[in-house]
Amino acid sequence: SPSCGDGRKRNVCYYYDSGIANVDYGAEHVMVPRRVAMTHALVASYGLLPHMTRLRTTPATEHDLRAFHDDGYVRLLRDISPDGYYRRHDNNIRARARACRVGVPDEDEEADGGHYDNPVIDGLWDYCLRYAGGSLAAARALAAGRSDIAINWSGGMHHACSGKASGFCYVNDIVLAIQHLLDTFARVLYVDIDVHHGDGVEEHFKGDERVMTVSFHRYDGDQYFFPGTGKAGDVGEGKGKYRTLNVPMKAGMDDASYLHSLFVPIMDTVMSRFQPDAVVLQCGADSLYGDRLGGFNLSVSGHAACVSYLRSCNVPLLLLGGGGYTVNHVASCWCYETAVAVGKEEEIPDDIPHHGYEHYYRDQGYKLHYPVPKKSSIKKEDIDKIKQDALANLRMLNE
Ligand code: VJV
Ligand code: CA
Ligand code: ZN
Repeated sequence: SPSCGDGRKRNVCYYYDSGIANVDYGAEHVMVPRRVAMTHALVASYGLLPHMTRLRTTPATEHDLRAFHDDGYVRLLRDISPDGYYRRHDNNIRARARACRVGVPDEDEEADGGHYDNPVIDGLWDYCLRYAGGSLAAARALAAGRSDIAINWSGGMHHACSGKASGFCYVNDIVLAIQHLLDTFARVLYVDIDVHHGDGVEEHFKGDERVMTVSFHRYDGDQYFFPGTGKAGDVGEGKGKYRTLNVPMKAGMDDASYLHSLFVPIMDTVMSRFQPDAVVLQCGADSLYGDRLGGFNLSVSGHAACVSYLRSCNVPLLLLGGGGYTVNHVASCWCYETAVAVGKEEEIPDDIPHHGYEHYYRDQGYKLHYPVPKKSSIKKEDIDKIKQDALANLRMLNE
């Protein structure tokens, strides 16, 4: 198994676009893009920026998005605005938006307290171009060999489909980045530790032998947890059969069960059987303890151990954000993971420095590593069953 904390330096590239910080999904919406600005402020105040190359801010182009997304959907994202949609009641754009699940999709959701997963927000088009541009710039740095690890915390929007928005995601920057990596790297591994299933990425690559997708997520069976897909039996199809791996888990997963019983043994097998030339890790921080939506019990160091593990594999690594709805936890986690990327995790103090956002960290005692409950309620037999299912699927790979 690859050794962690090997002391070897990595060339780390980092993308941050301050134009994303003020994007607003709506007053009470759970998705808060400011968490990326908070992460950046923490990264800066811990003195991590001089250890990385800052990538030039380059929004994606309409042409870039068309590599995955349908023309009609791209045009909708470009043309829609709250002004036309909400205030001028443009019926044509409302019909197009409904078809693409942007804004008010149907009466069911009108009834859902008037809350929409994918609202028509101010600056929507600009926001999509900026976060997708970050993931593309990061992919370019890896493909050109300018970087060993490239980071875009504003990316990782794994639910977006070719023709529709889903689960707070409008453009699928992950699919775009993987497509770009495939021009240079023969085999790309996608790993998704967001608490939700990485459905949009899986769907696009499920028949593609060059890309293996692995998602760890909460799955409640007949009880619904978004997006409701990702059972162990979904293994891909055609030439991509067994190159889709799903690891469905119940709420309450802790570090020991997640990491030592599942993530490490499963990823050891994936790495030796698939032998990727590049790895993309979606680091959704909604799998942390205390997340507003997630229900898992991972600590910051447990979550970051997944980053540390993949770093130690010494394969070009793209780190992306994703979910994460308790913003102070998210920023603590992604800052610590930035430190892991540059190999400074043992040097940064636990006390949050004064940096302008420190008041957000009061609930966690102004410490980067906040406490989590010791033991999970999940039975050992249940964990073993999940592991055996995953390993059985992996035995079929390359058979
Ligand atoms: O469960 C759902 C879909 C509904 C319909 C829409 N209403 C708002 C919620 C129920 C069936 N959607 C999930 C989407 C989760 C997306 C996760 C994204 C990621 O982390 O994987 C990657 C970035 C869901 N769960 C919770 C909410 N939506 C939610 C949305 C809100 C909200 C509270 C909860 C939207 C607006 C407001 N509050 C004001
Ligand atoms: Ca996941
Ligand atoms: Zn999520």
